Amino acid sequence: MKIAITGDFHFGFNEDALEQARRALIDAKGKADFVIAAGDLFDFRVPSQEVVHDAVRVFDEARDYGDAVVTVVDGGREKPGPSHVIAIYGTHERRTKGLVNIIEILHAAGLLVNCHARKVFVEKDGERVCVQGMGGVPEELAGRALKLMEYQPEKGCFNIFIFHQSLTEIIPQDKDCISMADLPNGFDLYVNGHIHWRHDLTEAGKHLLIPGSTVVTQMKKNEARPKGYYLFDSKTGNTEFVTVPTRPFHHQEISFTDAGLSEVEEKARTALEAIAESHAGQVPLVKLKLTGTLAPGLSNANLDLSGLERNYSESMMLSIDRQIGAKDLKEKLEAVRRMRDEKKNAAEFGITLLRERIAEKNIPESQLPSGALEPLFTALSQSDTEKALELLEPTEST
Ligand SMILES: [Mn+2]
Repeated sequence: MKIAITGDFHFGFNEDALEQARRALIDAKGKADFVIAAGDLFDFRVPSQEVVHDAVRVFDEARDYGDAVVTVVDGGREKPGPSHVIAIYGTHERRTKGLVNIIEILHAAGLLVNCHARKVFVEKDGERVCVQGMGGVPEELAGRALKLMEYQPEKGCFNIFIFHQSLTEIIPQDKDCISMADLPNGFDLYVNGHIHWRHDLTEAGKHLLIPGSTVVTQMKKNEARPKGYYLFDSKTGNTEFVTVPTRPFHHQEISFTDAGLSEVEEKARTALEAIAESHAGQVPLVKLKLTGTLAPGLSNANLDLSGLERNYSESMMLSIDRQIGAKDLKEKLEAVRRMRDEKKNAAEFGITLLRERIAEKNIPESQLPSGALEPLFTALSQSDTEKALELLEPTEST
Protein backbone atom coordinates (compact mmCIF):
# COMPACT_ATOMS: atom_id res chain seq x y z
CA MET A 1 0.00 0.00 0.00
CA LYS A 2 0.99 3.60 -0.48
CA ILE A 3 1.03 5.63 2.72
CA ALA A 4 1.19 9.42 3.00
CA ILE A 5 3.20 10.34 6.11
CA THR A 6 2.69 13.78 7.55
CA GLY A 7 2.13 15.68 10.82
CA ASP A 8 2.77 18.87 12.79
CA PHE A 9 0.06 20.87 10.99
CA HIS A 10 -0.16 23.25 13.99
CA PHE A 11 -3.68 24.44 13.14
CA GLY A 12 -4.21 27.84 14.72
CA PHE A 13 -0.53 28.84 14.70
CA ASN A 14 -1.00 31.35 11.86
CA GLU A 15 -2.91 31.90 8.64
CA ASP A 16 -0.69 29.44 6.71
CA ALA A 17 -1.15 26.40 8.95
CA LEU A 18 -4.56 25.29 7.75
CA GLU A 19 -4.10 25.87 4.04
CA GLN A 20 -0.66 24.23 3.84
CA ALA A 21 -1.79 21.08 5.70
CA ARG A 22 -4.89 20.95 3.52
CA ARG A 23 -2.73 21.07 0.39
CA ALA A 24 -0.68 18.10 1.64
CA LEU A 25 -3.78 16.06 2.51
CA ILE A 26 -5.53 16.80 -0.79
CA ASP A 27 -2.33 16.25 -2.82
CA ALA A 28 -2.06 12.75 -1.32
CA LYS A 29 -5.47 11.78 -2.71
CA GLY A 30 -5.00 9.44 -5.66
CA LYS A 31 -1.39 8.85 -4.60
CA ALA A 32 -1.88 7.23 -1.16
CA ASP A 33 -4.23 4.55 0.20
CA PHE A 34 -4.23 6.14 3.64
CA VAL A 35 -2.57 8.88 5.70
CA ILE A 36 -0.54 8.89 8.92
CA ALA A 37 -0.56 12.17 10.87
CA ALA A 38 2.06 12.07 13.63
CA GLY A 39 0.66 14.58 16.15
CA ASP A 40 0.66 18.35 16.82
CA LEU A 41 -2.15 18.72 14.32
CA PHE A 42 -3.28 21.65 16.49
CA ASP A 43 -1.10 24.35 18.01
CA PHE A 44 -3.12 24.65 21.23
CA ARG A 45 -4.33 22.25 23.91
CA VAL A 46 -7.77 23.86 23.69
CA PRO A 47 -8.08 25.31 20.17
CA SER A 48 -10.68 27.99 19.51
CA GLN A 49 -14.01 26.99 17.98
CA GLU A 50 -13.04 28.81 14.77
CA VAL A 51 -9.89 26.67 14.45
CA VAL A 52 -11.84 23.50 15.27
CA HIS A 53 -14.45 24.44 12.67
CA ASP A 54 -11.80 24.89 9.95
CA ALA A 55 -10.08 21.66 10.99
CA VAL A 56 -13.35 19.69 10.91
CA ARG A 57 -13.87 20.82 7.32
CA VAL A 58 -10.35 19.81 6.30
CA PHE A 59 -10.58 16.36 7.95
CA ASP A 60 -14.02 15.83 6.44
CA GLU A 61 -12.58 16.61 3.00
CA ALA A 62 -9.63 14.28 3.69
CA ARG A 63 -11.62 11.30 5.02
CA ASP A 64 -11.70 9.14 1.90
CA TYR A 65 -8.58 7.93 0.04
CA GLY A 66 -10.13 5.02 -1.84
CA ASP A 67 -11.05 1.43 -1.16
CA ALA A 68 -8.57 0.33 1.52
CA VAL A 69 -10.57 -0.99 4.50
CA VAL A 70 -9.80 0.45 7.95
CA THR A 71 -10.61 -1.52 11.12
CA VAL A 72 -10.07 -0.16 14.63
CA VAL A 73 -9.59 -2.52 17.59
CA ASP A 74 -10.86 -0.70 20.65
CA GLY A 75 -11.14 -2.46 24.00
CA GLY A 76 -10.94 -5.86 22.31
CA ARG A 77 -13.78 -5.04 19.90
CA GLU A 78 -13.41 -4.48 16.16
CA LYS A 79 -15.11 -1.49 14.58
CA PRO A 80 -14.98 -0.09 11.05
CA GLY A 81 -12.70 2.97 10.86
CA PRO A 82 -14.58 6.05 9.61
CA SER A 83 -11.55 7.76 7.98
CA HIS A 84 -8.33 6.96 6.12
CA VAL A 85 -6.46 9.49 8.28
CA ILE A 86 -4.77 7.71 11.20
CA ALA A 87 -3.42 10.10 13.82
CA ILE A 88 -2.03 10.49 17.32
CA TYR A 89 -2.02 13.57 19.54
CA GLY A 90 1.27 15.39 20.01
CA THR A 91 2.74 17.42 22.85
CA HIS A 92 0.65 20.44 21.81
CA GLU A 93 -2.71 18.65 22.16
CA ARG A 94 -1.86 16.46 25.13
CA ARG A 95 -3.94 17.14 28.23
CA THR A 96 -3.69 15.75 31.74
CA LYS A 97 -5.31 12.46 32.63
CA GLY A 98 -9.09 12.58 32.76
CA LEU A 99 -9.38 15.50 30.29
CA VAL A 100 -10.28 14.88 26.67
CA ASN A 101 -7.98 16.09 23.88
CA ILE A 102 -9.04 17.43 20.47
CA ILE A 103 -7.72 14.38 18.56
CA GLU A 104 -9.98 12.12 20.66
CA ILE A 105 -12.93 14.45 19.99
CA LEU A 106 -12.31 14.20 16.23
CA HIS A 107 -12.03 10.40 16.60
CA ALA A 108 -15.38 10.29 18.40
CA ALA A 109 -16.85 12.43 15.61
CA GLY A 110 -15.56 9.95 13.00
CA LEU A 111 -13.35 12.54 11.31
CA LEU A 112 -10.07 10.69 11.87
CA VAL A 113 -8.81 7.60 13.69
CA ASN A 114 -6.89 8.20 16.92
CA CYS A 115 -4.56 5.20 17.15
CA HIS A 116 -3.09 6.07 20.55
CA ALA A 117 -3.35 2.80 22.50
CA ARG A 118 -5.56 1.29 19.77
CA LYS A 119 -4.60 -1.12 17.00
CA VAL A 120 -5.63 0.00 13.54
CA PHE A 121 -5.62 -2.38 10.56
CA VAL A 122 -5.71 -1.29 6.92
CA GLU A 123 -6.37 -3.93 4.25
CA LYS A 124 -6.25 -3.82 0.48
CA ASP A 125 -5.70 -6.47 -2.21
CA GLY A 126 -4.76 -9.09 0.39
CA GLU A 127 -2.14 -6.87 2.03
CA ARG A 128 -2.52 -5.99 5.72
CA VAL A 129 -0.93 -3.04 7.50
CA CYS A 130 -1.14 -2.64 11.28
CA VAL A 131 -0.65 0.82 12.77
CA GLN A 132 -0.01 1.35 16.48
CA GLY A 133 1.05 4.48 18.27
CA MET A 134 1.69 6.45 21.40
CA GLY A 135 0.58 10.08 21.79
CA GLY A 136 3.13 12.67 22.94
CA VAL A 137 4.27 12.55 26.59
CA PRO A 138 6.79 14.68 28.52
CA GLU A 139 10.27 13.62 27.32
CA GLU A 140 11.44 12.33 30.70
CA LEU A 141 8.47 9.92 30.85
CA ALA A 142 8.67 8.62 27.27
CA GLY A 143 11.03 5.68 27.94
CA ARG A 144 8.91 4.38 30.82
CA ALA A 145 5.63 4.91 28.97
CA LEU A 146 6.91 2.90 25.98
CA LYS A 147 7.86 0.00 28.27
CA LEU A 148 4.52 0.07 30.11
CA MET A 149 2.51 -0.01 26.88
CA GLU A 150 4.31 -3.22 25.75
CA TYR A 151 3.85 -2.61 22.02
CA GLN A 152 4.13 -5.76 19.89
CA PRO A 153 4.08 -6.09 16.11
CA GLU A 154 1.17 -8.10 14.64
CA LYS A 155 1.90 -11.33 12.75
CA GLY A 156 1.17 -11.34 9.02
CA CYS A 157 1.10 -7.54 8.79
CA PHE A 158 3.36 -4.72 7.73
CA ASN A 159 3.80 -3.06 11.15
CA ILE A 160 4.04 0.70 11.69
CA PHE A 161 4.69 2.46 15.00
CA ILE A 162 3.86 6.19 15.38
CA PHE A 163 5.11 8.44 18.18
CA HIS A 164 5.73 12.12 18.92
CA GLN A 165 8.95 12.68 20.89
CA SER A 166 12.41 14.16 20.69
CA LEU A 167 15.21 11.72 19.81
CA THR A 168 18.87 11.80 20.90
CA GLU A 169 19.95 10.73 17.41
CA ILE A 170 18.54 13.98 16.00
CA ILE A 171 18.65 16.41 18.94
CA PRO A 172 21.82 15.31 20.81
CA GLN A 173 21.64 18.29 23.21
CA ASP A 174 18.28 17.01 24.51
CA LYS A 175 19.40 14.96 27.51
CA ASP A 176 16.00 13.76 28.77
CA CYS A 177 14.69 12.18 25.60
CA ILE A 178 14.57 8.64 24.24
CA SER A 179 16.82 7.10 21.58
CA MET A 180 15.99 4.73 18.73
CA ALA A 181 17.00 1.82 20.99
CA ASP A 182 14.09 2.66 23.35
CA LEU A 183 11.49 2.18 20.59
CA PRO A 184 9.62 -1.14 20.61
CA ASN A 185 11.38 -3.76 18.46
CA GLY A 186 10.18 -5.59 15.40
CA PHE A 187 8.20 -2.90 13.55
CA ASP A 188 8.78 -2.49 9.80
CA LEU A 189 8.50 1.31 9.91
CA TYR A 190 8.65 3.97 12.63
CA VAL A 191 7.08 7.42 12.19
CA ASN A 192 7.83 10.37 14.45
CA GLY A 193 6.35 13.87 14.61
CA HIS A 194 7.61 16.69 16.87
CA ILE A 195 10.76 17.51 14.89
CA HIS A 196 9.87 20.13 12.30
CA TRP A 197 12.37 19.30 9.58
CA ARG A 198 12.28 16.02 7.68
CA HIS A 199 14.44 12.94 8.25
CA ASP A 200 14.70 9.50 6.66
CA LEU A 201 17.11 7.33 8.60
CA THR A 202 17.84 3.75 9.58
CA GLU A 203 19.46 3.13 12.94
CA ALA A 204 19.94 -0.24 14.67
CA GLY A 205 17.79 -1.90 12.00
CA LYS A 206 14.89 0.52 12.54
CA HIS A 207 13.65 2.58 9.58
CA LEU A 208 12.39 5.96 10.78
CA LEU A 209 10.57 8.66 8.85
CA ILE A 210 10.00 12.14 10.27
CA PRO A 211 7.91 14.16 7.83
CA GLY A 212 8.56 17.58 9.46
CA SER A 213 5.92 20.25 9.89
CA THR A 214 3.75 21.59 7.08
CA VAL A 215 4.19 25.14 8.44
CA VAL A 216 7.24 27.11 9.59
CA THR A 217 6.82 27.73 13.31
CA GLN A 218 10.26 28.67 14.60
CA MET A 219 12.05 30.44 11.73
CA LYS A 220 15.11 28.28 12.32
CA LYS A 221 17.56 27.55 9.53
CA ASN A 222 16.47 23.88 9.56
CA GLU A 223 12.96 24.90 8.59
CA ALA A 224 14.04 26.57 5.36
CA ARG A 225 13.99 23.27 3.43
CA PRO A 226 10.89 22.55 1.32
CA LYS A 227 7.85 21.26 3.24
CA GLY A 228 5.60 18.37 2.27
CA TYR A 229 4.97 14.71 3.11
CA TYR A 230 6.57 11.29 2.61
CA LEU A 231 4.95 8.84 0.24
CA PHE A 232 5.97 5.38 1.43
CA ASP A 233 5.32 2.09 -0.36
CA SER A 234 4.92 -0.78 2.13
CA LYS A 235 5.51 -3.40 -0.57
CA THR A 236 8.74 -2.06 -2.06
CA GLY A 237 9.96 0.07 0.85
CA ASN A 238 10.32 2.94 -1.62
CA THR A 239 10.27 6.37 0.06
CA GLU A 240 9.66 9.60 -1.80
CA PHE A 241 9.32 13.13 -0.42
CA VAL A 242 6.48 15.03 -2.07
CA THR A 243 6.92 18.80 -1.88
CA VAL A 244 3.82 20.89 -1.24
CA PRO A 245 3.74 24.60 -2.09
CA THR A 246 4.16 26.62 1.12
CA ARG A 247 5.01 30.22 1.94
CA PRO A 248 8.71 30.62 1.08
CA PHE A 249 11.04 30.99 4.04
CA HIS A 250 14.47 32.63 3.82
CA HIS A 251 17.01 32.38 6.57
CA GLN A 252 19.99 34.63 5.96
CA GLU A 253 22.90 35.46 8.20
CA ILE A 254 25.23 38.42 7.70
CA SER A 255 28.36 38.62 9.79
CA PHE A 256 30.22 41.87 10.54
CA THR A 257 33.58 42.81 12.07
CA ASP A 258 33.86 46.20 13.81
CA ALA A 259 31.16 47.54 11.50
CA GLY A 260 29.77 51.08 11.41
CA LEU A 261 26.02 51.67 11.67
CA SER A 262 25.54 52.63 8.01
CA GLU A 263 27.50 49.58 6.84
CA VAL A 264 25.15 47.27 8.76
CA GLU A 265 22.07 49.01 7.46
CA GLU A 266 23.30 49.02 3.85
CA LYS A 267 24.23 45.36 3.80
CA ALA A 268 20.95 44.39 5.45
CA ARG A 269 19.04 46.47 2.89
CA THR A 270 20.89 44.88 -0.06
CA ALA A 271 20.13 41.40 1.27
CA LEU A 272 16.44 42.18 1.83
CA GLU A 273 16.15 43.79 -1.60
CA ALA A 274 17.50 40.64 -3.28
CA ILE A 275 15.08 38.43 -1.32
CA ALA A 276 12.11 40.68 -2.14
CA GLU A 277 13.04 40.64 -5.85
CA SER A 278 13.33 36.86 -5.97
CA HIS A 279 9.80 36.56 -4.53
CA ALA A 280 7.98 39.28 -6.42
CA GLY A 281 4.23 38.85 -5.94
CA GLN A 282 4.71 36.67 -2.86
CA VAL A 283 5.09 37.56 0.79
CA PRO A 284 7.94 35.33 2.05
CA LEU A 285 8.90 34.70 5.66
CA VAL A 286 12.33 36.19 6.20
CA LYS A 287 14.69 35.81 9.11
CA LEU A 288 17.72 38.07 8.88
CA LYS A 289 20.36 37.26 11.45
CA LEU A 290 23.02 39.92 12.09
CA THR A 291 26.09 38.62 13.88
CA GLY A 292 29.61 39.78 14.70
CA THR A 293 30.83 43.01 16.21
CA LEU A 294 30.20 46.74 15.85
CA ALA A 295 32.95 49.36 15.78
CA PRO A 296 34.32 50.27 19.24
CA GLY A 297 31.99 52.59 21.13
CA LEU A 298 28.88 51.38 19.33
CA SER A 299 26.31 49.05 20.84
CA ASN A 300 23.25 47.23 19.59
CA ALA A 301 21.14 50.02 21.05
CA ASN A 302 22.66 52.52 18.57
CA LEU A 303 21.47 50.46 15.63
CA ASP A 304 18.10 51.69 14.43
CA LEU A 305 16.61 49.32 11.85
CA SER A 306 12.99 50.47 12.20
CA GLY A 307 13.10 52.28 8.84
CA LEU A 308 14.25 49.10 7.16
CA GLU A 309 11.52 47.09 8.83
CA ARG A 310 8.92 49.63 7.72
CA ASN A 311 10.19 49.57 4.10
CA TYR A 312 9.71 45.83 3.81
CA SER A 313 6.60 45.42 5.96
CA GLU A 314 4.39 44.85 2.92
CA SER A 315 6.67 42.67 0.80
CA MET A 316 7.72 40.16 3.48
CA MET A 317 7.10 38.86 6.99
CA LEU A 318 10.41 40.03 8.38
CA SER A 319 12.14 39.16 11.61
CA ILE A 320 15.57 40.65 12.32
CA ASP A 321 17.65 38.77 14.86
CA ARG A 322 20.19 41.30 16.20
CA GLN A 323 23.00 39.29 17.68
CA ILE A 324 25.52 41.84 16.53
CA GLY A 325 27.57 43.58 19.16
CA ALA A 326 26.11 41.28 21.78
CA LYS A 327 28.40 40.07 24.49
CA ASP A 328 29.93 36.79 23.53
CA LEU A 329 28.76 33.57 25.09
CA LYS A 330 31.72 33.44 27.43
CA GLU A 331 30.82 36.80 28.94
CA LYS A 332 27.16 35.80 29.31
CA LEU A 333 28.12 32.58 31.09
CA GLU A 334 30.42 34.61 33.30
CA ALA A 335 27.52 36.93 34.20
CA VAL A 336 25.29 33.98 35.11
CA ARG A 337 28.08 32.48 37.21
CA ARG A 338 28.60 35.82 38.97
CA MET A 339 24.88 36.01 39.75
CA ARG A 340 24.99 32.50 41.16
CA ASP A 341 28.03 33.32 43.27
CA GLU A 342 26.30 36.39 44.61
CA LYS A 343 23.36 34.09 45.40
CA LYS A 344 20.87 36.31 43.65
CA ASN A 345 17.44 34.82 43.23
CA ALA A 346 15.58 34.76 39.92
CA ALA A 347 13.66 37.98 40.69
CA GLU A 348 16.81 39.92 41.53
CA PHE A 349 18.47 38.56 38.42
CA GLY A 350 15.44 39.70 36.40
CA ILE A 351 15.58 43.19 37.87
CA THR A 352 19.29 43.43 37.08
CA LEU A 353 18.60 42.40 33.47
CA LEU A 354 15.74 44.94 33.23
CA ARG A 355 18.07 47.66 34.54
CA GLU A 356 20.69 46.72 31.92
CA ARG A 357 18.12 46.73 29.09
CA ILE A 358 16.82 50.16 30.18
CA ALA A 359 20.39 51.47 30.19
CA GLU A 360 20.96 50.06 26.68
CA LYS A 361 17.85 51.87 25.40
CA ASN A 362 19.22 55.19 26.70
CA ILE A 363 16.06 56.00 28.62
CA PRO A 364 16.84 59.06 30.76
CA GLU A 365 16.75 58.53 34.51
CA SER A 366 14.11 61.27 34.82
CA GLN A 367 11.62 59.18 32.81
CA LEU A 368 11.92 56.22 35.16
CA PRO A 369 9.86 55.91 38.32
CA SER A 370 12.32 56.50 41.11
CA GLY A 371 12.91 53.37 43.16
CA ALA A 372 10.10 51.67 41.29
CA LEU A 373 12.06 49.16 39.22
CA GLU A 374 10.94 46.33 41.45
CA PRO A 375 7.20 47.00 41.12
CA LEU A 376 7.78 47.52 37.38
CA PHE A 377 9.56 44.17 37.10
CA THR A 378 6.83 42.46 39.12
CA ALA A 379 4.12 43.97 36.90
CA LEU A 380 5.97 42.90 33.72
CA SER A 381 6.68 39.40 35.01
CA GLN A 382 2.98 38.98 35.79
CA SER A 383 2.04 40.31 32.31
CA ASP A 384 0.23 43.19 34.00
CA THR A 385 1.01 45.71 31.26
CA GLU A 386 -1.51 48.27 32.47
CA LYS A 387 0.17 48.46 35.83
CA ALA A 388 3.59 48.63 34.13
CA LEU A 389 2.48 51.53 31.91
CA GLU A 390 1.01 53.30 34.90
CA LEU A 391 4.36 53.01 36.66
CA LEU A 392 6.19 54.37 33.63
CA GLU A 393 3.80 57.30 33.20
CA PRO A 394 2.97 58.39 36.71
CA THR A 395 2.04 61.92 35.63
CA GLU A 396 -0.77 60.72 33.38
CA SER A 397 -2.53 58.71 36.05
CA THR A 398 -5.36 60.49 37.76
MN1 LIG B 1 5.23 20.35 16.59
